[in-house]
Amino acid sequence: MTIEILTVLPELLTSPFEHSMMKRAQEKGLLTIKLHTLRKWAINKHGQVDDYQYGGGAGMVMMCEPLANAIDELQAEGKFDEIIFMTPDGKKLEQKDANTLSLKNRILIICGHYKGIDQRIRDLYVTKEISIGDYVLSGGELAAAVLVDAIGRIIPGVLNDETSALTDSFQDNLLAPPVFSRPVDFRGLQVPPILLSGDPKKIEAWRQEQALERTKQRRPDILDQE
Ligand code: 6GU
Repeated sequence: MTIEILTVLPELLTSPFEHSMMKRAQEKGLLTIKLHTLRKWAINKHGQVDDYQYGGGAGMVMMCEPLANAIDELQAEGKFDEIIFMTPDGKKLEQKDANTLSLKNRILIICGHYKGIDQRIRDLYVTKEISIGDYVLSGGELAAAVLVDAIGRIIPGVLNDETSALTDSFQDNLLAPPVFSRPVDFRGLQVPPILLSGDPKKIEAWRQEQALERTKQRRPDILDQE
């Protein structure tokens, strides 16, 4: 899978994909990340990609031409399966969205800045608009990093048994159960004895019950989602 990102701040997006799972996904050849600087398609030699908004009001808007020319050029050899615009007024990202996107072949993510992008680019090109939560970030880059990580880690073949996504919170509408490692006694707090029992059936049942209990306590809203 190839994920391309169009941004005015590519520097903000280098480190997040150079470590851990994203590094492994790329090394395994399962994920390719391409950063494109929108300035390459600026309208003049000053690197301009934004302008004042019609109707007045504070804040600049990312202009049509740089975005359209960039997307057209990137699509010249082949269409993107999705063109995603990161925006706080988009659909709130959920695990199932990441699951679906992880099966695509090639996607483009557009990072907004300033007051956003000209509506006509959204109308003409964008196929999905995604937010990562009900708060405002200064730009779409960090949100894009979150989206790429959520997608990248579940691309078939990236995870192994040890890092399986099947036991993640949200994969089955349940939060993950508590986990413990050595030592058995830490400052008087004990590892639940059942985890030391060596009985896989009992352990699995305990984990299910804990996951359910934790979800009831913390996120009853996700329990009865489809
Ligand atoms: Cl995708 N962009 C920005 N700028 N802020 C956000 C967001 C995205 N998602 C939540 N807040």
